[in-house]
Amino acid sequence: MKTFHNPHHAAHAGQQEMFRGRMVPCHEVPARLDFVLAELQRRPLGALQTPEVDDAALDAAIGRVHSARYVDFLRGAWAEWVAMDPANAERDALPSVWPLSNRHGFRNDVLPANFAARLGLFSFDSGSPLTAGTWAAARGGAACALAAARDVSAGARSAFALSRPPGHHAGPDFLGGYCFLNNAAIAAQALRDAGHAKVAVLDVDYHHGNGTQTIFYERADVLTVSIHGDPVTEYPFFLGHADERGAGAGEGFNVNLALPRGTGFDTWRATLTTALQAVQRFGATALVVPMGLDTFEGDPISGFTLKSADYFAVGEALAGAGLPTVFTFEGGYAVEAVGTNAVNLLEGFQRSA
Ligand code: OKP
Ligand code: ZN
Repeated sequence: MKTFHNPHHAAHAGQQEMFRGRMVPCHEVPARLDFVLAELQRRPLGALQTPEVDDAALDAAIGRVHSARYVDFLRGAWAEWVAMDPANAERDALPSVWPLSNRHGFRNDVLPANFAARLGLFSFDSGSPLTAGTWAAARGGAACALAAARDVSAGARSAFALSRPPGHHAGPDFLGGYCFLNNAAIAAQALRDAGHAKVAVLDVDYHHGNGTQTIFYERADVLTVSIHGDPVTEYPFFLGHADERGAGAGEGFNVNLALPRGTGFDTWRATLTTALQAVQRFGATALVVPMGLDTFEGDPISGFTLKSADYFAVGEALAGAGLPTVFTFEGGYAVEAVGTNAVNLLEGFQRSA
């Protein structure tokens, strides 16, 4: 399989995130992607290349899953942050005031002129620093997702969009969970637009893919399935429960498989079988796998106990679906192991595909 890697990823390098009342170093760091690239050089799976997509096509693909007002905000955010105070050039932008939802009586239909307020309007946590290079990096990641989807729709069995920041928490008009543009959703939509009638997204990151779920929640043409830590105890807390099954035309086309913190590979693998059965029943013609490696036993912010060797079996099981498959790179914060774990999964897939 080809890997499309994001040459702009390191432009996004947050300094700190808010954690339990203090600022701590970011978990989502540029070295994560460098470890995967290095491992792909040691154990090649196919061509390693940067994406070649023209600006207009990329903007269109992003606009298929994100709102215009959100994309406009993201594109201009850093300049506005610095315009608030020139000293901000040295600091990451983080929100500190949120409208919550209409349920609380707050409005989200009036765009505040104040940038700090607008940052809160478009964010759902204080752990996702926006930096000078965030837009360039996120856009470069979307280009990888689009290039991978095109490669697969042109007949490749699989392709890997190796990019950061990750994407699966980003929704139609919000950022959060280290995510800004939803690469997996962009790939899924691009596959639909290239003629795939039914696309399934099978999210194997430790955290529920709330952004992807929300983007496709009312649609019957994209099935979203996620295996993740139970949101009763795990981030993102406010979505990812089993009773969220889709709405309207999308009723029955969202599947959440939540597992308790501490779950090991036997149970996780059985749950993957359940997830793959849902993909099969749906009749998907293409698959997108938001690939988080934070299910690893050594992950510092997660709670499953998969071992490095288990990822070969995960890849093999995913190949068993027999579908053209796009992988996007999501979580995985045991930085030194993330390259091994990612390439184990992809090698397992490729070996049995
Ligand atoms: C992203 B992905 C908030 C910190 C909470 C966020 C975890 C995001 C995981 N201050 N941590 O799904 O791997
Ligand atoms: Zn995660």
